[in-house]
Amino acid sequence: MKSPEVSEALYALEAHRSDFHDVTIADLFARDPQRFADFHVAFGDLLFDFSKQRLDRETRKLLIDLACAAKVEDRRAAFFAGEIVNPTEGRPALHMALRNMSGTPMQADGHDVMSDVIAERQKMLAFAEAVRSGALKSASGETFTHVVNIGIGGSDLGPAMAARALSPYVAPHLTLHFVANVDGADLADTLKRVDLARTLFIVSSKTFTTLETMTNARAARQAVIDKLGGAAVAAHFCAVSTAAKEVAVFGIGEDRRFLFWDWVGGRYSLWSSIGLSLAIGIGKENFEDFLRGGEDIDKHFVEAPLAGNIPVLMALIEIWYRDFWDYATQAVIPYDQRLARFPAYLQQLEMESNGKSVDLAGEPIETSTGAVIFGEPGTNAQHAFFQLFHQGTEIVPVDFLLAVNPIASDPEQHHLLVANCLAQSEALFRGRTQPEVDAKLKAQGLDAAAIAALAPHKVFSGNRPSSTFLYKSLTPRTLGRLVALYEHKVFVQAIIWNIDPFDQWGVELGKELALRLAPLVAGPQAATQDLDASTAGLLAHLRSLAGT
Ligand code: G6Q
Repeated sequence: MKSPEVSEALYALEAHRSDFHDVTIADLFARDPQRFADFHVAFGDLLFDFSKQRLDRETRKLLIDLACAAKVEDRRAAFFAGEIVNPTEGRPALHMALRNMSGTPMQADGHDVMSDVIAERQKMLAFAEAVRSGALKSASGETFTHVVNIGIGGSDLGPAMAARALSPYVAPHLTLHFVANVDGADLADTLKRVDLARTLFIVSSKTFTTLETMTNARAARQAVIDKLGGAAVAAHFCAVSTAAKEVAVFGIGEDRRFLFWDWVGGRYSLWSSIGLSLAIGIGKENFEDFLRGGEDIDKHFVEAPLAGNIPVLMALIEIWYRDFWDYATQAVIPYDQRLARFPAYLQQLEMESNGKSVDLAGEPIETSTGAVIFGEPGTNAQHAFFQLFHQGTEIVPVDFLLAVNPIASDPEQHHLLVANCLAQSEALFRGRTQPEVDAKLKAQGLDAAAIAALAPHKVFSGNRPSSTFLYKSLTPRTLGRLVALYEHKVFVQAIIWNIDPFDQWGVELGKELALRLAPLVAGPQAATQDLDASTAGLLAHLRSLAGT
């Protein structure tokens, strides 16, 4: 149920939308020379430009009114105070404590968590440094050269994304690998690339019960036993979890067990010991810098006025499109090859958090909620799906991400990357009009009939919105800032939609169903009469083809 204040703010926005019938983003720029100055926020060396969005000052005001009506500031205060913001699981969500570098008290449900957080972080970072420096040896007394994180979802996407993003910071003698899929090919292909005698496995699982992770962990353990003997397991395994007992049962000693807490959601856990593989790769100081980046944004989110608050603006812009323009998707296009996994990371963050259709009271939501998030690095994406962005019937708002200075890559090539990124956001809003196309074709010597036939295909309607995030370079601190910006964006959207962004019952359903079907797939005689006709038919066909 929406409050009367929220309903009123939504009505005001609905009425305002009609102001845009005949106004394009290009018109907004033409009318207002101050538009860039007024529609960007600078935060340190990071700039958020939203001047190419389809909105004006009145839109911004009405969207901020909506945020106020939804009590974003009160809900944000409750979130940072460790109140239960995840009611369906009865938990706070306090990942900000993991990057609270000052150590000032933070309460989870009335209890200060900081001494536990700092102690566990120190234990994890000391272990990471020992692996990285070579002080910690393998069973045969050699240094580790390969680290394999075994985990899925929130226990995989964060460290995998960040390890790729920060690869220039990864010690050259170390290679980080990530195994997630229960498809045995994932582990098998990884095992081919490592030297088992010099490989450390990290079993990362909040619950330590997830089918995929436990299956891969057992298979990896067996591979170590087969090659190096049972006695080698202790030296080659460590674990990250909230489930200390289950880790012990797996056979991992206390000194190699790194814990976190149920108030850390899986998709928010990169800041915890789940970042162990990353910390081994980039080292303690860089990992702490990554945490500082998150902390920077926590402060900004708490302190900046709503109209200059980057995550709040990000959230409101997406709500504007989602609920008033019916744009169902949001693309994230990093012009930064090392952010190749960032869109996948955000897919989980946003779609798992805000892919909900009932509100906190369990009532159906009357507006649309989470958008479909997707993306690939530019310029590759330009040569793939950008055609639809420019001329398709679906309008896809885009977030562009771009570094000013490249790290460990050719500066001349970087100019080309920058030019492409800026050209795309310009082309998307500006488009190309019929007279412009006619003139171009005429200059190429085409006659009137040929121009008439070809021109419609070469016209670009433009008016397609985007934001650009510009940052100095992709350092650990910058990455921390980017991740935390999107986290808080998702939280603000959830407040306005009045949903629980910290649960994931859809994921739990998948886990449950797979467990039910697994014995039916494995056992040829298992009864299938309780299944729907399609699933039973597929199983029968699988069985008949299994031997062929
Ligand atoms: C994340 C989700 C989900 C979870 C995985 C792995 O927020 O809860 O993606 O991270 O299902 O769960 P475990 O870490 O418990 O293995």
